[in-house]
Amino acid sequence: MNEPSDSRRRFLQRALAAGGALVLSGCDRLSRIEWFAGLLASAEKLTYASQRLLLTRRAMAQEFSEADLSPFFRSNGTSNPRDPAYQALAAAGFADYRLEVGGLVAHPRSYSLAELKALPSRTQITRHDCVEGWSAIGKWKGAPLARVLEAVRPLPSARYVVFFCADPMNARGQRYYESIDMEDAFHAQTLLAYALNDAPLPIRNGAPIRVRVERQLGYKMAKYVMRIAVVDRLDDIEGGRGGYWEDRGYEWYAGI
Ligand SMILES: Nc1nc2c(c(=O)[nH]1)N[C@H]1C(S)=C(S)[C@@H](COP(=O)(O)O)O[C@H]1N2
Ligand SMILES: [Mo]
Repeated sequence: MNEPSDSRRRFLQRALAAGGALVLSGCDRLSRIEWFAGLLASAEKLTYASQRLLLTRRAMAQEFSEADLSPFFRSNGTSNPRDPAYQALAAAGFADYRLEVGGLVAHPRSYSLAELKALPSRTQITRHDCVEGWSAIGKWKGAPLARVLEAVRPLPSARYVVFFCADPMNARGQRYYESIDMEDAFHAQTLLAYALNDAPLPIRNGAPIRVRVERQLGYKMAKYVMRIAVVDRLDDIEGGRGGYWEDRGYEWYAGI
């Protein structure tokens, strides 16, 4: 049988990441331990097909009901970007906002907020976990990033999607940025979100557009997204490790 060894390697990497998540997460602990132990015991014998089945079972982040919503979705990190251009956009209700989408794509283009809202939308109630030790459940609505990527057509060399944000983080004017791989980028729950809890996304939570990438930790979910670039490598962007916090020691793959 011809089993692609790349897929197996990726699968095992994910399995190890899932094992690590046991330490972090109290939720569903028993079933995860059983799942992981079973995985270790059988990993050598798994065929590619059954690997895909296991992946599919674990593919969606948990979704919740309205009754689970946190009364208030707190803000963390930047709560109002200190950037004159951003402040001008906000003062005009983001009427002049354009999301630039380019890099290794066949058809680079930009989107107004109205154009993003006109795309088919997805709504999901999910739990946000910040490494600083808090969680919140919120209801997000947005355009799946997959729809935008389909429109711009990533080239075969595309490997990552990078989000460039409006907020300067320090005196040198360095801005927040983040990146995800193509699997997360095309995931059904990965959104360019413009609404939180049935209201327009507040500035403190990333208006006008913030990323939701629900199988990842909070710092991957870039707020104030101004530009998206499809790239084949991360080491020549900003600090070279794929994100503002990654450049300061956080893991790039924050998946659970
Ligand atoms: N542009 C930008 N995105 C960001 C941050 C930030 O400071 N700037 N903070 C990150 C962190 S650490 C978390 S936990 C979440 C917080 O999102 P919230 O403000 O909606 O709670 O946004 C992430 N995305
Ligand atoms: Mo965070």
